[in-house]
Amino acid sequence: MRDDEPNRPPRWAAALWGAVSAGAALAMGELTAAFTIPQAAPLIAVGDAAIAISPEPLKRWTIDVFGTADKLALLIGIVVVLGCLAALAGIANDRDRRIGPAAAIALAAIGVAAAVTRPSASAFAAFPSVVAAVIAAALLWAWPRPAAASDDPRGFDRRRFLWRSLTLLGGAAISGAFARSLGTGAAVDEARSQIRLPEPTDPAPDLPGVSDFGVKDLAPWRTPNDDFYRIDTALSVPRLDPETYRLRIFGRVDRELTFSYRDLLKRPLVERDITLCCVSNEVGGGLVGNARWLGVPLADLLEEARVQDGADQLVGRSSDGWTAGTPVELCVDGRDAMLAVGMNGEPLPVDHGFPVRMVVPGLYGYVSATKWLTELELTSFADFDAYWIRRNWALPSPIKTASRIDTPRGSATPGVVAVAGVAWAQHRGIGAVEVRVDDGPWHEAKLSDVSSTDTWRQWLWEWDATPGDHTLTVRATDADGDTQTAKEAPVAPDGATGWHTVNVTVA
Ligand SMILES: Nc1nc2c(c(=O)[nH]1)N[C@H]1C(S)=C(S)[C@@H](COP(=O)(O)O)O[C@H]1N2
Ligand SMILES: [Mo]
Repeated sequence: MRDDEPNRPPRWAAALWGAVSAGAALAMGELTAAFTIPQAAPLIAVGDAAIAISPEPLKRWTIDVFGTADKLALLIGIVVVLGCLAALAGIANDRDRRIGPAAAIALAAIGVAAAVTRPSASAFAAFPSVVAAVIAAALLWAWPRPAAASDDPRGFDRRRFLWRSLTLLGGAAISGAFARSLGTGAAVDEARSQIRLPEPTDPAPDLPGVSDFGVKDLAPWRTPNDDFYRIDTALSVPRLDPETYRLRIFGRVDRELTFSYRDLLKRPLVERDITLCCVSNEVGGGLVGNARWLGVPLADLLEEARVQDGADQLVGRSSDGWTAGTPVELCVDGRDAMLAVGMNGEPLPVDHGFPVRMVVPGLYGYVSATKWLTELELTSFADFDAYWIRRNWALPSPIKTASRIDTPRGSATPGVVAVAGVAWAQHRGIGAVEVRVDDGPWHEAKLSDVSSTDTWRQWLWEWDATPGDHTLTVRATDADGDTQTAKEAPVAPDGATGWHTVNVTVA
């Protein structure tokens, strides 16, 4: 066996060299991208493509298992798979030195394919992956020289080889991390921090009464930006420069319109409290939040563009090609559909769509709330299916009435216990919330005051808790008088149903 030959690099060294070559190549690809086209970074491009083509059940599984760390898990997964393939290529390359470079080209081809097929890509997007291919091919071609102690390629000095490999891997890790940090676009964060939003021409109505009970562990009526849930398909958050930002309104309109960020800020701005929620929110879940949005009324823009007859769908498209399709009718029926530029008194946070996103009261995010919005296209539902519709989620339908118990969860002490939570039925409004202990009678909860039907309401009920194990159940009734159904339905395709219950041990 060749491994038994004296001074011949062992198989593990060939495998390690394969992985080292791939790591160094990937790092150089990332670095090249950081200085040229950040979206074309091989890792991000492959990850984005993986998200775009992975079937819905796999996506759900990843989210179930990894939660909001799903994106990090994906990137780590890609690196591990690449490392294993590269190690195998390293072993094969030890037999035939043409195999290594060929494998490098094949793996880089995946990066090229992913990068050039991204919605916002140009052919130039292939460049970072090509750089990576050249570096990996050169390193593998050099084998087994890097393993040699001297210039005699047949000598193998284990210590020296390991030292060389680890130095290269360490260098790759540092440059890769540096490249990723450049990719986070400090310039856009800086530009965002300089923005001063104008005052609204139409401020949010003053709140009558008590909007927030201030109960411990109860979600505050207004969700702080840092606590606001985040859902999107973006592996690396798009960072749009407000200076060069353009929004185009086109398709089935009589007049195509284009706006800069400044143009939008100069228009009349409304400010409204609106609760946003995700269709993927499980009963009792946290993919819902309420914010004070500042934005340009959508109805005005659509009127200026003069929407043609039959154009019943407004498609919002983000800079990274994601789409949501909203019924035009719901953007012009008097509700506060807007292009938001502000969230809770500051420019939209980058994670929540800076510089401009859509918000439509009464619709789930996947059919209305496009972040990093760059295009509004007028079309019809017959002619176009948006991102999640193509993946079998339902066409736009009203948000289902929901209620959640925030406190207590788990345990309580005997005596008076504040049972409290939030309930929402955006654009219909919450009419009543009831709570039940075990199989007892329903008790009507006190509701916080709100100035519109578009936000959630807090509810509060004082329970005289007796020792033992109890189950609390909540249900809400919307302002139309329809009570939440007890029937359990999964989140797909149009939102979960069922009553939220919590088990509480009183001791
Ligand atoms: N560009 C873009 N916008 C998007 C999405 C997305 O994946 N990409 N996801 C939507 C979904 S499903 C929801 S629920 C909301 C969430 O908005 P938030 O992250 O600000 O809470 O954004 C919507 N807007
Ligand atoms: Mo969502």
